[in-house]
Parts: sequence; structure tokens; C-alpha cells
Amino acid sequence: MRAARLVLAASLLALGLAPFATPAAAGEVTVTVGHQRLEPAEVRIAKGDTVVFHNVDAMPGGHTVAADDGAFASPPLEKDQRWSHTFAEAGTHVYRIREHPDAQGTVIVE
Ligand SMILES: [Cu+2]
Repeated sequence: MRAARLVLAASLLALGLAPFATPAAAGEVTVTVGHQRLEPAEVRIAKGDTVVFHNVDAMPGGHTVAADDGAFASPPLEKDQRWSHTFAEAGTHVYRIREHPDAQGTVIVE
């Protein structure tokens, strides 16, 4: 593994790229998805940030998060599966767990 990492670093240097550089500091927020809950229910992010939806509860068919305005929709997530979406535009998106429509959340992109 160590050798592979060195080879990769050397290759990146040869390409003129900085190896293992920290990517531009785009933010990332994680929302926990459960049977009837989204935590936190409201997240406030900046343009270009990513929200990671982490499903922690097992349910036949999984849990799907989908925005009312169609801005995003995940595939059905199995337990411990994550799905992320990056928000390029400012705006407010109300979304819910499709299988539990009362579990509603909001993503505010400033
Ligand atoms: Cu459920």
C-alpha cells in the first residue's frame, strides 16, 4: 500500500499536481435519516456545499429523501447507506422522507 501511495504521489508530481492537497474548502453537512426523523431537520449551507444523507434505520425498500420542488431525490437508501447532493444555487428546499411524508426537512442554501 505504501509503495502504491508513493507511486501515486510521484505520478501526480509528474503531472504537475500537488499530491494529496486539501481540496478547496467546500462545506459538508450530514443529516441523519431515520424512520420518522431527519436530524437536524433544518440545515443552512453555502452555495457549493454538500449535504450527506445518512440512513441509519433498516426498512424494507429503504428510505428515500426527495425535495418537494424536485431539486434532488435520492435512490432508496439501505441501512448505513449514504447519499449526497451538492447545492450549486441559493434557495430553500423543503424535502421529506418519501416513505414517511410527515418527516420533513429543509435545506437553506445561502
Ligand atoms: Cu422507515
